[in-house]
Amino acid sequence: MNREHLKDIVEEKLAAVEIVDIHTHLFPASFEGMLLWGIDEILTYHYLIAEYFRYSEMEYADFFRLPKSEQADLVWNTLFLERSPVSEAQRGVLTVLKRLGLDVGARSLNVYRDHFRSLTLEQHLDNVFKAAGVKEVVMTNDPFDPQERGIWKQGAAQDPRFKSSLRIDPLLLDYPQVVRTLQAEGYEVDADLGGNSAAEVCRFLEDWIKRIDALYLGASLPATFSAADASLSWRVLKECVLPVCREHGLPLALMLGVKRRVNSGLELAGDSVGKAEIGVVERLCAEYPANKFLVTMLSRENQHELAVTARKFRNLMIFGCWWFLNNPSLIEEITVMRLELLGLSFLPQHSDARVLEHLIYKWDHSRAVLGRVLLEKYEDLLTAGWNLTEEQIEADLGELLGGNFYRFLQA
Ligand code: FIX
Ligand code: ZN
Repeated sequence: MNREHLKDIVEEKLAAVEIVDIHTHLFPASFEGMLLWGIDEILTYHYLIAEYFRYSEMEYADFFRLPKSEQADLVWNTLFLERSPVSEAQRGVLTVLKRLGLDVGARSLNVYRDHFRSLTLEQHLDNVFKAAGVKEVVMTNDPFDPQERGIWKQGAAQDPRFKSSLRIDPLLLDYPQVVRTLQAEGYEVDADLGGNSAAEVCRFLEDWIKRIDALYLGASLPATFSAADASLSWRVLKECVLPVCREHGLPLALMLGVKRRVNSGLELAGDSVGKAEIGVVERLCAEYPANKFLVTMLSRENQHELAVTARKFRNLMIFGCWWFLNNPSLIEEITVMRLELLGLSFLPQHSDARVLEHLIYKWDHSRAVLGRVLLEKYEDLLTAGWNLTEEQIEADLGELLGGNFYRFLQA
């Protein structure tokens, strides 16, 4: 295969690969009111709200009191009409509009609104999955959210494209608070994790794993999350979460390095980043070799040590360029480094889509970076005299964008 041909093949295979998106905040249409979609949701994504307040003097609370369409008007005027939309989140809106066949040059929010109003959700879902090249997404399913609990208990219709993951942040971060919810659901737990509590927490987790058919358990944890033995968080982890994961062969996904609400007035847009402690990951992987860990870290400063740690532990699968790292320059830097340290044994990206149409821009932009980076690596192989085949390139991409995930689940 020559260099010209190689470029075409990488592009062709990347366009054709069907992606498994291992972390999103999306839901099927049957989850009444939980799936966000449409132009007003796209414009009020918390990434864009943070950017809106770079330019606006408005009181945060006044903004959040407005109906969503008025919030969207403000974001649109400020971030798209009054200046050029060069940030990654701004560019994402343009990619979505363009890929949905709308006239980006028209700059008419009302035309875009009319378009979304004319769609049926079911048809639109099919179109978005197709445009994004996504086969399956993993949801973030929160058993502590009353709305979601109700939906699962009623038994909403399933959509095979939507897989489940059990999100357990409050259990690890605020156990005394969740005790009341657990008690109200019939689990005999006390606030100190005494008596039969650990067994009851395990029962709670197992009931939910079964109810939602979870592919993994997950939590996003603060930069300060430490392995201090005596803490209640660590006890819940050791006595409940890890044994249940082990028992069911499920990975625990740890998303490390968030600083929640550094500016609480901004609500979801007020979360930030801190460098986390890689020692927590090393210790978990070393002390619990029969457990599997899917790990992503939010801080750029953690990326090198995280990739090195994955070289040391086969029960560690690193994934994604999360949130503030989901920018082309950083995805490129991180993906090159991971390829050089780990070969193809990682999951380069997840979308973290909160709004359905995010699937389109997040994957379009990441796919382009991945293509550039891989092409360079394949060119190096040609230079070294290695023979590349179309089949092998297709297989490599399949591993990176889905195969590695399922292989890790089965390991
Ligand atoms: O904790 C998480 O799953 C984060 O991804 C979100 O909470 C965050 O708000 C987000 O949307 C990042 O992309
Ligand atoms: Zn997320």
